[in-house]
Amino acid sequence: MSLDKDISAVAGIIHDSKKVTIISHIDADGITSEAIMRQAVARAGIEVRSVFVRQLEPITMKHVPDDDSLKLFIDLGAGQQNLLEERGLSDREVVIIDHHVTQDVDTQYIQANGLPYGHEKLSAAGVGYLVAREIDDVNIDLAKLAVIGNVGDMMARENCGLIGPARKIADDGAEFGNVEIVKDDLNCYGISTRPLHILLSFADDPHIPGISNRPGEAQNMLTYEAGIQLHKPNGKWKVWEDLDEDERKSIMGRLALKLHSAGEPLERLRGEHYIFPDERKYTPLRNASEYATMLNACGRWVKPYTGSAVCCGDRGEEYREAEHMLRHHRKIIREMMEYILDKGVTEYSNLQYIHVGSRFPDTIVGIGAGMALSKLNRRLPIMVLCYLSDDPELVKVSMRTNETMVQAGVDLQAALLEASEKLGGAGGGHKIAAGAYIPKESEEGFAESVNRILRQQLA
Ligand SMILES: [Mn+2]
Repeated sequence: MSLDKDISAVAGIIHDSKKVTIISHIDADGITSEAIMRQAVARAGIEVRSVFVRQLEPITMKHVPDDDSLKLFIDLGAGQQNLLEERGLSDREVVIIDHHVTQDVDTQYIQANGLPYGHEKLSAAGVGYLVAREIDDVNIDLAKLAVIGNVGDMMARENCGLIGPARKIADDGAEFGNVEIVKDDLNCYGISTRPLHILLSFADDPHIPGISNRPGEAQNMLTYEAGIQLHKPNGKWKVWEDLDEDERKSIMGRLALKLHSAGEPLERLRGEHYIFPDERKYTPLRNASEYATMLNACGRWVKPYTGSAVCCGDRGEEYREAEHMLRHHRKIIREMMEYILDKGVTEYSNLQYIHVGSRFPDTIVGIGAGMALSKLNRRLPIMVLCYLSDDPELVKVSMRTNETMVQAGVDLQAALLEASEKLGGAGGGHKIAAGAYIPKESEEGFAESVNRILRQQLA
């Protein structure tokens, strides 16, 4: 078998069905996945409806309708095929499009997934787009959504840009004309909306000595050293996208010098951006990573359908709602970050941790942890524990670190998996960001046990 064959098998089944139910996940990858598939299926003249779930687990299986539609699981399903089996779904009623580790079950569900073929940097939206393109070439316009899904699922992070099939999808978008690939640009977040000094002060991959977390210093460097005018003639702040090639080079050269003098590596300074020329300038829709944040905000605050409507072109009421979600999301994350910084973390030899109790919704704790880490000791991965509003027996654990520590040997997924498994909990994620659920009675001592594992990783 090959990924191409799996993709055409899935596309064939969808094409031959009369009715499709899409079951997808509520993050940026899940929302773009759903928007890609819903449009592709509808364009093929097939009746379609969608369901979003936070996770596919026994309790959320009730949202999967008991009818004669084809169940299209996307961005989930591969690792939960036992639930589909338990539900009595046959291999003719199901297709799976995913990028998570697949589970071995008796029923041979048809699946398209890049992972078994070694494509680790291809998210569900990416595979979904390939299926959509196989259904009909007109779906090439949906490559843009796949780029957002891939970027939203951190597929561009490690290599400072998309690679392999995911990069080819970006090329499709460029060919169609709604994606512009900007190579060798500054690897940073917020190129379409953040004032320049704020953009630079938020830089944390790489962390730039003297500039990161120092908006005042960043402003001085831009104005007095690089000679950049920070405002536009209309008085508004310029953003990175407003700068011409020479201005960008001048700033990046100065940042490279700061890294170099501090003995830091330069390779993560440059990265690739994916801009959407069909979207309005100065909005979060203008580039892949900011667009993904907006969708994540919708998902985390339980408005995945709003995010999906935006993906399908709504720029009216749903878009205003999405903007509201994004503002709210940022505000709560900022509050959480301030709480962590005010309260202070407990430092161990190989991690720092804090318990935030029930103060913040568990859906944003991981993001808040990542933001706080950029202002704390960057050599110690951060762990945040919190309680769940819907399950008093469990504690959610979120961990974040940075690329430097991953290169030094830190693997948060492995650490959390090992530490939570022996407690009967469950953990997963990536080297750089991972989460786990553990029983409440085991929360004491958990940070110490993860600390020991991290120490071994670095030994
Ligand atoms: Mn995904």
